[in-house]
Amino acid sequence: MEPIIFRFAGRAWEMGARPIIMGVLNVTPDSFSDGGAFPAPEDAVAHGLAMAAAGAGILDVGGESTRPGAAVVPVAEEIERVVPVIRELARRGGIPVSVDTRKAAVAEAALAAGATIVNDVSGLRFDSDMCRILRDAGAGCVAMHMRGTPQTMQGLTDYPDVVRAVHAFFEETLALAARHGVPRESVLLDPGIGFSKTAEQNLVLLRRLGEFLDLGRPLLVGVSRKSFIGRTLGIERPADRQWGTAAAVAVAVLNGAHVLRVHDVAEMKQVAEMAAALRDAGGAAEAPRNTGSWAPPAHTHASGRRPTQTGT
Ligand code: HH2
Repeated sequence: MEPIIFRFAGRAWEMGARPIIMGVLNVTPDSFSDGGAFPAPEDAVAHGLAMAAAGAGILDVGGESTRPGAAVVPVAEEIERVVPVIRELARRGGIPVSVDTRKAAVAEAALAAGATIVNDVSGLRFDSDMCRILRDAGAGCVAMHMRGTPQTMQGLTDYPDVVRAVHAFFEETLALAARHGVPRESVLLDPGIGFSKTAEQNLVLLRRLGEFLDLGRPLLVGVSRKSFIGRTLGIERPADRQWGTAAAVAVAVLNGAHVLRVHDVAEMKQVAEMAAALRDAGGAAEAPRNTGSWAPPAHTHASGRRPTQTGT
């Protein structure tokens, strides 16, 4: 199969054979798993650097929790939370930094501080200025599926077929981006595990993830420690959901995920790379259609080899 290119900030990554790990870094008091874990910017930076050293390919910095019912954070406060951390990680981390925000003003400040990717859980729909900011900066983006807002989403789970609904949303997202001059090649798509979905719908999305590959865009999946795992296994504490996370990461990779957004970088990197090796065993003739030749991003992966980057 053709390799899929992800273009952002003058880079071109060929996505395919080797999964990329996006490390989660929430500088919030109330995130469902790591809320309040990094009270000072230095603590957050140290954790980001540790995730980079553990093999993350992208660091995702968020200043507003998106868990169900989370409080809305004013723009100025969100900027104050994320910018100092992003500035340091962009300077010292050696890997791209993304900002997890729905707000164009926060995205703009984060991009000015050195972020090169915007992770928008609203699929570019919450803020009508978002596409312009992305286009003007030449940034990459993650466009995630959800319905409503974190405050309303859990009541919006009525789908005739959740996979077809998310597929249609992705098509609309790519059209919206194109209308605003954001290149298709700069968009990663994410089905939004845990956002306006029941536990069962999350399982279905992971099992049928391959149905999104016809869109020709890399898929990002965020399952880490989420409540559908807790519900399936009967585990209350997010930090105790690592094994369930590992199973979900493995299935996501087998079914075509290119980027895995996780809290436990070193562990899930092993899981993802093993799943990719199992997926691709036997060569191209037997591999599913998402496996193309791949030149990894500029970070060291589990083998210790420092890969070269392609493109400009
Ligand atoms: N999940 C969360 C936040 N941002 N972004 C993308 N693209 N995909 C996801 O699945 C996703 C996301 C929720 O997880 P977390 O950041 O750990 O918690 P919180 O939103 O409470 O800060």
